[in-house]
Amino acid sequence: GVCYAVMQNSTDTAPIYKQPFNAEPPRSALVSSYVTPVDFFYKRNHGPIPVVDDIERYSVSISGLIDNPIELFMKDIWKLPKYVVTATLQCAGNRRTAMSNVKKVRGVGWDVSAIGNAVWGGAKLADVLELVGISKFTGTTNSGGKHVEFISIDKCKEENGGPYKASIPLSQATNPEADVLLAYDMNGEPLNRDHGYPLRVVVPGVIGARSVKWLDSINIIAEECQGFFMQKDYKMFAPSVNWDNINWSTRKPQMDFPVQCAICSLEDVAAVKPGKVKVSGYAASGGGRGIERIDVSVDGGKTWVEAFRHQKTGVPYIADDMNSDKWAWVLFEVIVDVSRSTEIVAKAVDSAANVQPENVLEIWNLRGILNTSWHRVKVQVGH
Ligand code: MTE
Ligand code: MO
Repeated sequence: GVCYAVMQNSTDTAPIYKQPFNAEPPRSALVSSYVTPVDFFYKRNHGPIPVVDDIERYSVSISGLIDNPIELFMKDIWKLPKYVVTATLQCAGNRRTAMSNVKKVRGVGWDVSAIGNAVWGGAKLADVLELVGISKFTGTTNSGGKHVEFISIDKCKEENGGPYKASIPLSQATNPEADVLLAYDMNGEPLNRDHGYPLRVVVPGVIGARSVKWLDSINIIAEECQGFFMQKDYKMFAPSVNWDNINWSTRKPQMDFPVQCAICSLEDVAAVKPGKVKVSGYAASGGGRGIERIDVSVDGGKTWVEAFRHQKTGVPYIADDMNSDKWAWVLFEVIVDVSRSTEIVAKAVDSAANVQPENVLEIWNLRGILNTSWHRVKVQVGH
């Protein structure tokens, strides 16, 4: 696929593994369609991308704190009812570069495009778990299982050569309304290798790190997954925590992502003519919360105008409406008047009235995650 702005992890000094493949599209590509084409969907990997070439022999085992472990082949998964869920996947590190510019952080540098919206097709995890005797809406199995761990095929240096893994609570996994999928389709086509062929987890409304690609096994466990990416990464710390005083166990693994938005029609520093300027971008919130409002300012945040929101073209978006895609982003646009060089700012409000912080410093954290500060783009007005 076509991918632009390939970048690498600057702190990655692994002697054994080559640098993993990470890429994001130019921001302008994101707002050209509601459903992000696979070629323009960001790619985040922690190890070499595995090749599964024998689809007949590929299987996922389900074991752990259950009575009857099983081995599922693709034909078993294809037999289950197929659900199609439009869901936005966002890396917790989206907009990290802007956080690092204020004060250095560790991690892959991302602009605003480590996010994408896809139509995922697959089996519901809640249906899959019924195959091992776990009913819908179960919080604990008879043998004390409370979490569902996803273990992948790919190996990464952070796990000392072990597989990438993550977990979600059993209550979420067995809740059909949470729409957690074992997905084999992306935008109506079989998943490609970069995105997890032949089978990946999609956990809607949750940071991308929990949507494990190239699924190898599912483990029902009592405590949340003890893997690196759950326990030693992707946690939100206070600005005062640094690499010398960090105590990882004091914080929970990040799950839902907070309300976010970004302007995609303009880059820093955009040269514009005085007059009408179109400002468009995306907004998304985690946990299935809708986007209630998007405010845009052309005077650095003193005055605001509300942007028009949409998902499907021609259909006005209504937050938390039956006809809106609850796990998906909302695109916005507004025409503003710009007469002098300024900063154009956007901020979103979700359906729980959560707002984005004005500045990045108060949410700065050493891993550079969840930069949801007001998105600002400088424009230079030329005559
Ligand atoms: N799954 C595996 N097996 N290995 C990975 O490195 N990266 C995670 C997640 N699932 C990862 C993974 C992270 S951090 C993100 S943001 C998403 O996959 C990215 O998914 P994408 O590459 O399909 O966009
Ligand atoms: Mo990520």
